[in-house]
Amino acid sequence: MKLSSLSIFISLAIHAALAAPEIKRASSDPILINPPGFPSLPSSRTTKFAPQGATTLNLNDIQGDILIGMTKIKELFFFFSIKDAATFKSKLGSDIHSLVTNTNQLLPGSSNVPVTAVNIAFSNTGLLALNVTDDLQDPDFVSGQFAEAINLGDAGTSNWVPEFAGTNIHGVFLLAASDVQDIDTQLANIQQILGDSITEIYRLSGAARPGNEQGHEHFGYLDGVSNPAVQGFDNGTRPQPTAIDSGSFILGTGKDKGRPDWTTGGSFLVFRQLQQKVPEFNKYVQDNALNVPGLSQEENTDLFGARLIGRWKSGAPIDLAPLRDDPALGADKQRNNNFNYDHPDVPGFDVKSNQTLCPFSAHVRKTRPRATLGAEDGPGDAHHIIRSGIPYGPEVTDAEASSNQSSTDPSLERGLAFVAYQSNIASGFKFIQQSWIDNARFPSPVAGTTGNTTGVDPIIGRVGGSATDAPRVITGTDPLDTNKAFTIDSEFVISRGGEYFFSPPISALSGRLST
Ligand code: N7H
Repeated sequence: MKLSSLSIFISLAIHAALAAPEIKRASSDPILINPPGFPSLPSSRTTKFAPQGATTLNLNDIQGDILIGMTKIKELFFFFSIKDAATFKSKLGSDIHSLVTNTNQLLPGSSNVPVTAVNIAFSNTGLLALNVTDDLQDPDFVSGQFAEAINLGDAGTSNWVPEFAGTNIHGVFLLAASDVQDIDTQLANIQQILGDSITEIYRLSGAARPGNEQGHEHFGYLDGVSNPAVQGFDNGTRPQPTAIDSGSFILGTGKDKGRPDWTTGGSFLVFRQLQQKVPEFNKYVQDNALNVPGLSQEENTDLFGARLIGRWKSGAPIDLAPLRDDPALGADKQRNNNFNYDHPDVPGFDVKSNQTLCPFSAHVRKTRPRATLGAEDGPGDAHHIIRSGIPYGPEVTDAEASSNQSSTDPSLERGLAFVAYQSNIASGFKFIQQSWIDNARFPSPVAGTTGNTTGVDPIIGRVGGSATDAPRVITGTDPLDTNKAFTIDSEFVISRGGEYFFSPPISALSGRLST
């Protein structure tokens, strides 16, 4: 059994390594990172003339953070409460409106890149504070994230940053620049404009990781490679997968209909502060190194980690590079997202049951199963988000990394300031978290047979939510025996809470929201 699995695995590995690499590096932008492998942003000029037949998005009205992905160098999230609605409204329309950065400004070729990009978004209680009671048609936005903690798999709100536990946060400024000083200057300017009409509730500073880790999250994996291409924005820039209807992300565009007119161009922003236990993750990966013949101990360790994520640290997908990391593939934006887990040209390959190349439990296959459920971008693959977050917190210290400690220093916190944009929270972030990540039976391991359960997402899944701290059991991770179960008895990612926001079109800042 093991021998035949090995030969299937190796023949699939050889098959997957056939296409020739082509590395291109685009020029960098002043306030955005552009690591090799990240999807290219369309140029400011060409996007004004969207390809024929595509939905034309008004990129001058859509706030800049929504479509550009995980590309900021430094970013501050400044959460506030509105104390004096009349003054706030008046300043929003007169001064803040003109500070807010649109999408075109951030795209390559822009002649109007700000020193510090400014975006603003409001919670439901924030809109109510402004006396905006229109139905935005998103019940989760109305409930707020606090009410959802257990539904999202969090252990209640005991681990939450206290400021998120409640509904006091009315809005958030997202400030991005290449330098923290520029962010501080712009924040001081905004605070001076708004005076006592707002009060600070909480702030979180994020930064792209240093040196060669730029673009990688704290566990070390390139993150942001697979954000979907969006019709009317960057369709046609990458070979696969096909661009997604802009209505999945931007209200009032594409297939998204029936919202209040003033919300056209807006998007729902899910914010989560997700702490990462990096030494603990590294130890677990080391302790569970695989035993694939022909690989060194280090390669078997890296392979285990890559099979938890579904990509190597370079960003190369294991579906295309199943044995060893392939940095050239990771850096090649024409190829690193051009896969869907199916291999119709491999005789006998069944995408619904074969997990020798990529486990069903791998984070990227759990969060976007692509062709695993059948036709890609059909009903089973309709739950798309644009991830726009950034790492926060310090690098792992030498003491933490030392072999006898392998645990996070309790005085330090690092993680991902997770940001996801979508036009409907229930079918975007919440669906992915509840129905896929935290669902041990998703995807079904071997269609129509009694294979072992896939398990919850090994990185961010939780069993049962509430107070349960049950160990997580996953399968599929050993390519030689995909039924073998691995038990994960600690959490690598801890939710510190967050909030749901609406990122309005810029025109609404001087229109509906300030009148
Ligand atoms: Fe994930 N990680 O390092 O483990 N994520 N994620 N994520 N994630 C992805 O594909 C990570 C989180 C998605 O289209 C990569 O760009 C970490 C939440 C989706 O193939 C890596 C945390 C949710 C994808 C990580 C975290 C998602 C994705 C590969 C928390 C949604 C795209 C790079 C600390 C509820 C899948 C890439 C696709 C990819 C990591 C959280 C969703 C490396 C550390 C909460 C949809």
